[in-house]
Amino acid sequence: MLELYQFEASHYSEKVRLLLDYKQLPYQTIEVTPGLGQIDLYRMSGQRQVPVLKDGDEVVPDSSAIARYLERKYPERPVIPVTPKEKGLCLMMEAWADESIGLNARKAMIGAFNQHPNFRTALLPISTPDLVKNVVGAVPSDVLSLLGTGVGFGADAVKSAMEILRQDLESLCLILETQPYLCGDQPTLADFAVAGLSMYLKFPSEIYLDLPVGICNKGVPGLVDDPAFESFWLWRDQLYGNFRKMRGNKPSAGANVTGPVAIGID
Ligand SMILES: N[C@@H](CCC(=O)N[C@@H](CS)C(=O)NCC(=O)O)C(=O)O
Repeated sequence: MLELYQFEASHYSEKVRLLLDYKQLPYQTIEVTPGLGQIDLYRMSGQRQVPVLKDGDEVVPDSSAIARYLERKYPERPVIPVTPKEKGLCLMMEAWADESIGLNARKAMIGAFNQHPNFRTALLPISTPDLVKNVVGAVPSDVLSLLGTGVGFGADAVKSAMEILRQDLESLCLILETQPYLCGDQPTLADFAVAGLSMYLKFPSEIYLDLPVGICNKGVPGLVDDPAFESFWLWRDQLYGNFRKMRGNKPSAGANVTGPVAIGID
């Protein structure tokens, strides 16, 4: 069986999970422990980042390389168009999603964590004592290591990331006004890259992800609750509903599968 070395909370891993689900390929996820687990990952793949796909003897790091590998090895339910113009647009959009949405979403989310402590603490297991939740500084390092990054971002970096993301979301809404998917009538790699990499802007429901329930369906204020981007979140919810496999057969108790929820500001 295919094995996906991943962090559950990684948006590049989410891009690959969406692709695997769309292609209806059975796979097993192997959760890499940030730090120590990445040493083993390095031994296996020659680099320390997730996602890494293992298919028998084949080891493929990097979400874009994995997408191309899957398309070559498992051509059923294709995600890369064959006509030159569509293929070019699809690959260009994937690269843009990786760079613009992927990198800026990380900054925007960490900015929101810093501004809104209840977003940050939502990532902790429910059993965490209030005292620990309230210790200033105790949470961010946990969160950062969970996300596989030890880097904080300054206010200017967060502000500029938010501006870029607003432009990105506006562009996506404009494209999706006249067609169901980003490259036309069929879902492609561009759709799954955009949907997966926007995970930090609004975390999907826990019926899809094994993350602390408090974080699921929550998102970055200003992006998830702006009516201008509502059509994008609806589109993404529909893509998940149609193609992303649920974790169980039915939503877990208390699952909130209704529309986007912004972080409440205390
Ligand atoms: N270009 C890579 C980016 C992967 C990436 O940034 N992975 C992060 C998690 S979202 C990671 O493994 N970070 C840990 C580290 O850099 O040590 C891809 O598309 O797969």
